[in-house]
Amino acid sequence: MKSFEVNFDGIVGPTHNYAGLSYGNVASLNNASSVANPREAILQGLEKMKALSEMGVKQGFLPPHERPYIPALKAAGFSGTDSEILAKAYEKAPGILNAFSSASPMWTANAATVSPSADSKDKKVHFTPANLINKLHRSIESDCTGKSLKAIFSNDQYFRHHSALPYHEDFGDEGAANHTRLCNEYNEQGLQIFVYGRQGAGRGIEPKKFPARQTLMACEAVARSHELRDEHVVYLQQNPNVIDEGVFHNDVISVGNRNVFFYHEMAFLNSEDDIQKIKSAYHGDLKLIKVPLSDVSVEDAVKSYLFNSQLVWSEGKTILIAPTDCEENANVKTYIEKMLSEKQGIDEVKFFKLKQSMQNGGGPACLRLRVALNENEFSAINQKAVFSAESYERLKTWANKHYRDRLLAEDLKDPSLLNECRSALDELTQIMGLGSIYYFQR
Ligand code: SUG
Repeated sequence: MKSFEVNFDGIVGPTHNYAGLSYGNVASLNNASSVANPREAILQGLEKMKALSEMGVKQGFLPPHERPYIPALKAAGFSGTDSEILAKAYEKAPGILNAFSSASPMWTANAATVSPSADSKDKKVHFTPANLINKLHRSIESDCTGKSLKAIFSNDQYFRHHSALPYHEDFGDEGAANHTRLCNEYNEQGLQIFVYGRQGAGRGIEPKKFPARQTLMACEAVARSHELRDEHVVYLQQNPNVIDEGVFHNDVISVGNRNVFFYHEMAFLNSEDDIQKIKSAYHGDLKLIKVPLSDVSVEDAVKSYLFNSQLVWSEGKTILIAPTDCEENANVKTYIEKMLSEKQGIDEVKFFKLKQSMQNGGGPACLRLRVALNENEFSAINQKAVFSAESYERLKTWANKHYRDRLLAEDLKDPSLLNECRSALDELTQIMGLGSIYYFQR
């Protein structure tokens, strides 16, 4: 039976803005208070989806979450009508209003960890929404993520949905951003690589400056509930020094797909041993592409987001879907040209302009959740969440109708923005056939 990887991109939400919410994410901090353009942000995302889908890569999409999120503002003690709640939050605690209004669910690499049926003992596709407990603005995502995943992957003959891990820092889980799967074919047993920044429970080495968001305890819990086979899983610790240089997720320093693993020399704590673990556990023709520090510094990797590229398999070729920032960085551009000429395993590089998301630290790979499916599983998903030329046109018209082209954090208090967001999402749930997944629809 045929199998493929489907990339589910996050639709950028209408409150996309720059609020400097992510300590440890250099771009988010550097661009705090800049003027955002939500309409441009969603259109940039749609163009990437269209291009990938035209390349024959299967593409789906996940809806934005409801923001500003009134239930969370109520839980934080604000009361009254929705307009009063927004006004009071802005006056007394603008940071809380910013956090509960962020469009951060657009980075669906953090939505969940997904294991394909080829790897799970019960032969089902498993989903665990990420608890994202390290950041206030992201800690409210898992509930809505779980609802959308259940609405899209609703057939329990093929799909199993787990709850997010316990809400404690020992179980800090950031989803697929710290998870890569290598395989010969998508429907064959693969090797799942889980990468953590700290062990949890106060054990082991940790970064000194910035937080390590993902724990080993979380990785092990996900592997257990997904019924993975121990011999086909490896756990690697991220180099704490690179976290301190702004590598807040492992997908900022390595990316893999099928039999290709593209990684920076400094990515892992025990570099040589870690790569040896992958080599020993992987059965097949593995292509390891190690990027030397002498060619690309960690600073250039963080600035250009070279590793936050998507590695996709299209018509027999491995293609790197990179942000245009890589072309603009002289060292990275030179490295890419050399790497392509040496034919190490990546056949082509295509550049995409994603500046609106990039300014918040979200590159091409952050914007997508990968789900490897066979033909039967693919037919069982809600087809309205599958991207097509028709859905592109529909989503573009929808975005142009509802999205603003300028947004500052101070606009989040505007009750008309709340109404605009609700009308937009209400219409989107109909376009996507999701039912009532939002609080305001109850
Ligand atoms: O969690 N940025 C996101 C970016 C997520 C990138 N995801 C991956 N690497 N997979 C984050 O740090 C910034 C929001 C703000 O500052 O307004 C933010 O949440």
